[in-house]
Order: sequence, then C-alpha cells, then structure tokens
Amino acid sequence: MKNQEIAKIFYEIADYLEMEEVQFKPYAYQKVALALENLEEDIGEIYEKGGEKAIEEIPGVGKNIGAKIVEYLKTGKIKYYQDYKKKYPVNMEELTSVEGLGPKMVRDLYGTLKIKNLKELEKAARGGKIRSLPNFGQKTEKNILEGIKFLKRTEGRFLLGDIFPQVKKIESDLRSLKEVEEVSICGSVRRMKETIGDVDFLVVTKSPEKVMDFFCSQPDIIKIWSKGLTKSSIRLKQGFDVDLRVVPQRSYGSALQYFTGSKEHNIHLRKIAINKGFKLNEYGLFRGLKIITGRTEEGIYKALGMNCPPPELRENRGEIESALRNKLPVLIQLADIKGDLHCHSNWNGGSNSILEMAKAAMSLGYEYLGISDHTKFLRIEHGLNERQLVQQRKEIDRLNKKFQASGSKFRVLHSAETNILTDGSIDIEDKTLKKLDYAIAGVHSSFKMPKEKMTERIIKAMKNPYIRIISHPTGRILKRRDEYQIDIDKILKAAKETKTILEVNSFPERLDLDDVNIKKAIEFGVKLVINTDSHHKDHLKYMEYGVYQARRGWAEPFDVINTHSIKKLQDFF
Ligand code: DGT
Ligand code: CA
Ligand code: CA
Repeated sequence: MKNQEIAKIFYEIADYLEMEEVQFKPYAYQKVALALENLEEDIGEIYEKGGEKAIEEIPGVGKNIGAKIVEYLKTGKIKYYQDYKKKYPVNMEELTSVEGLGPKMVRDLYGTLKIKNLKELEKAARGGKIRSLPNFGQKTEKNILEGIKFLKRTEGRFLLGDIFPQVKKIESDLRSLKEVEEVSICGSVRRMKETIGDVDFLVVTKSPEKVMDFFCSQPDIIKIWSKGLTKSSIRLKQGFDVDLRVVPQRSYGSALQYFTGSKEHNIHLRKIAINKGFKLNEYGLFRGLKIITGRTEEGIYKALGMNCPPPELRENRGEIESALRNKLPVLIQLADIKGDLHCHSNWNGGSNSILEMAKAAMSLGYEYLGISDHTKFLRIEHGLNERQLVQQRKEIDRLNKKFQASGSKFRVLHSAETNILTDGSIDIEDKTLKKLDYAIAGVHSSFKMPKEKMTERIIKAMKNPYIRIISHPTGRILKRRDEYQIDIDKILKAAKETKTILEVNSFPERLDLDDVNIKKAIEFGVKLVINTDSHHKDHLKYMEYGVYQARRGWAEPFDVINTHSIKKLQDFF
C-alpha cells in the first residue's frame, strides 16, 4: 500500500514547512497524513476507480495536496518534497526524534554547523559547539545530549502497538497452512510487554521443511539470519526480527512455557520444580529421565501444584506465589470495556466530528463515549475556551436527544481535557467545569519541574472537586522521553483521598500509567480508567493496548470505571 509511504512524505513536508515558519500549511499536511495512515482502502485503488476526484474526497485533501498524491502514484516521487530535500539535506526523522528538537532548530543547526544527522549532532553537542549558537545555550545543549542518551537506551526495541497487527497476521498465515498443527506467539509479545526486542513463534508440524520455506519467503523479509528445520530467524522490513521454532507435540506445552518467559519467571519456576524433585526445561517436566508432562502449559503448572498464570503476569512480581495459593486475579478483558472517556473531536482540531466519533464507538459495542477536547491554554491544539465548551454542550445534548428518540441507550458524555498550569490551577474556571459530566486534567507544559514541585502541582489539581480524572499521569513517551519527576506514592495517596481516577492511556507510545504503577495504584485502592485519547475515530481501537497493560498491572474489572454500564457510570460521576 502506498498510503503509508505518502503519509510519511507528508509528515516530512510538514516539518520542512515548519522549518520555514510557513503558517497553517504544516497542519494541513499532517492532517492528510493522519487520514492516509488510517485509510483502509488502498490509495492506488481509489485513484484507479475514481480518479483525482475520488482522491479529493479524502478528508483534508484539496486540489493542491490531491495533485501531489496523484504525482506520487504516477511517478513514485513528489517534486515539491524532492526540492525541499535538496535545499535541506538533513535526516529529518532521525534529528526530530530527539526530544525537544523541532524543525526550526534542525534548520538552524544545519545553517550554522552543517549538522545533517544524529551522529553529527552528538559530536557537536559533546564538543560544546551548540551552546554558543544564538537561541541555543548551555541548557539546550545538555537537553540534546540527554535526548540522544535516551534514544540509545531504547534503541532496537519496538512498540507493541506498532508491530502487533503484523505479528497477528503472520500467526494467522501460519495457522492457515495445512501442515501446521499448532502455532503460538510466545516471548514478550505474548506477555504484551510495552516494547518488544524480537518476536518468537512456536509451531508443531510434521513437515518442518514446508513450514520453514513458507516462513522464509514472506514478502516483507529483508534478511534471513538462519534457516533450519527446528529454528529459523528473519528480519522484516519494519526492522524487527522474528524467530520460529518447531517443537514436537509432546513438548509443545513445555516449550510454550519456556519461550513465553519471562526469564525471571522461568528461573523462579525452575527452582520450585527442583525443590519438588523435578527437572523443568523446554522439553518437558522430568523426574529423573522420565517425562512427567510436556504437552500443555496448564499440565506443567498443575504438576507443580499451582494454577496457570496468564502470560501478562509472568514477570516474577508475585504471580507464582499467588498461583501456588490459588489466588490469581481474574484479569480485566477487552470485552469488559463499555466506553471510552478520553477522546478528541474536530472542535479542537481532531479529525472527526462528535457524531462520527460516537458512531465509531457504537460500532465497537460501547454504551458511551466521553468527548474531552483540549482547553484554551493549549493553543497549538486549538484548545476550547469557556464559551466554546458551553456551545459544545448544546451539540452534545442535541445528539443525545436523537439517540434517546431512536431508542438507543448510547450517550455522549461531555468532558474536557484541561491543563494543569505550573501552580496546579486549571485553565478553565470552576463555573464551567461544573457543567461538564466530568472533567479531566493533565500536564501538557513545563515537564522539567523539580520532583517536589511537580508532585504538588498534580496534587493541587486533584483537589479541585470537578477534576475527576488525571490523564497520562506520568507524562512519559516511550522511546522519546522519560516520565516527569513525581513522587508516585504521594500522588497515589492523594488520588485515593480525593477519589481521583488515574488514567491508563492506551496510545501505544504512552501506556501511562505503566504496568508497575497500575499494580501499585490498585494496591493503594485507587480507581483507574482505560482511555484511548483518540484524535481520530480509528484510534478507538487502541483500547486493547491499554487493557493489556492493565492486565500486566493485575487489574480486575472492578478496578476500572469504564467497565461500568452507562447508568452506573452516571451515578458514579
Ligand atoms: P524481548 O525479545 O527482549 O522483548 O524479550 P523476550 O522475553 O521475548 O526474550 P527472548 O526473545 O530473548 O526469549 C524468549 C523467552 O525465552 C524468554 O522470555 C524466556 C526464555 N529464555 C530466553 N533466554 C533464557 C534464559 O537464559 N533462561 C531462561 N530461564 N529462559 C530464557
Ligand atoms: Ca522475544
Ligand atoms: Ca527471541
């Protein structure tokens, strides 16, 4: 599909336009890029069927951008983009991946020091060359070095959400082979870890040759590291590696157990086996030379006197002790989720109208959707002011009347994602907050405050009686920036006292709270909400990733407020 290729180019064009400080246009390109990324139909097919006219029906596409899409489909190039690349021969994607480094800074660094890529950037920063540039200074130089360090730390790991759809596709392709008797994803993907080193598959088959031939001839392969009858290893064009192992049926369960990990879980489990006079490895559970069991995972855990913990729990964080005492939690599932309480609409520049978002939520079987647009402090996000919020309420009331008249119990709830200012106050006055069904608050500025100040800032927001939810409570962006400095114990204690709900943000690069903090929050008795923070109707599907992290954090349906029915939720608020 050309959709992703064109989207990527448009994002870069937006960066170049920002470099030249062109107004509004960058946003237009970003918007189309987002629409292309979420388009289900192939753009080439749309063009073949309906010509340029059909292309211009894609949201945000006008004559100008439409012509560029057609140019790419016809020639594989966009001259406008090529010209920019000639003018600024920099690796934009690489450089802007450094936290805090935007297109304008890239322009200045290229203009003065001829910096074109990450390597040159690091060299200049280490050499103290950046601090003396106008508009940069010592602090910026230090931040750049920290940003680079952070990138290196997470290098080579992939976001679960970025690779999961393709991993599922490989799984179903393997499953459809008639030679394949069993297939399972294992490793960190099966445990739904937020980032993935490599992908591991297990297969049972009597014709390993056929299966390996298939595995090593998939279309997206860029390298075959090894190909054998029991193990093959490949790299896909997205950059990640996939291992496939073939095991005999009698060892399938023990191999699945072993290769699911985690390593820490396995080490603990093996000790228990030894204490009971067994030997446990990927071939089975043995007493002396005699195999006791190995066919199923459940069989192995049972023989060791325990329940089989869901893969998401296998991090040696107490799950083995719970499994031994028959006390494993009954984890939340995607099917328990009855609505999404943090979504954006076109009122604040999102891609879809409230009605479009609501329809998408209904098609997921939800009972409600909370619209929570940004508020006025966030000017780049077209944040709403008090007057606009009141107007928005009217539209939502109108929609709900329609739903009611048609006999649907679905409701749109009115919220806002307000900003916690540096002193902990909220950028919308209480009088207006009071009129919302519930208000959300989040930190969207001044991320680098000292720990104590940042903790106080958030706690003050929680004390506002109208703020019911704190969005993405730690502010981390995976592979990009660390969480801000906060005292999580103090935050959890205050959340409990003020009955403030903490969000599990499902966006694949956020997953905030993370698994460890989710578990901690539950132990503190704090309630959670799993939200997508959708800026497009197709983002609603990210809910699954929030649910996986909640499972990794031992969450049960009872801990999460958007498992409530609409009635119960309204009473709750
Ligand atoms: P990743 O790939 O870094 O995201 O993480 P995993 O957990 O998928 O790790 P990987 O691919 O190296 O190995 C897959 C599983 O195999 C791992 O979760 C547990 C098991 N395993 C690997 N090495 C060892 C080991 O040295 N000892 C034990 N007990 N298990 C291991
Ligand atoms: Ca792995
Ligand atoms: Ca592996």
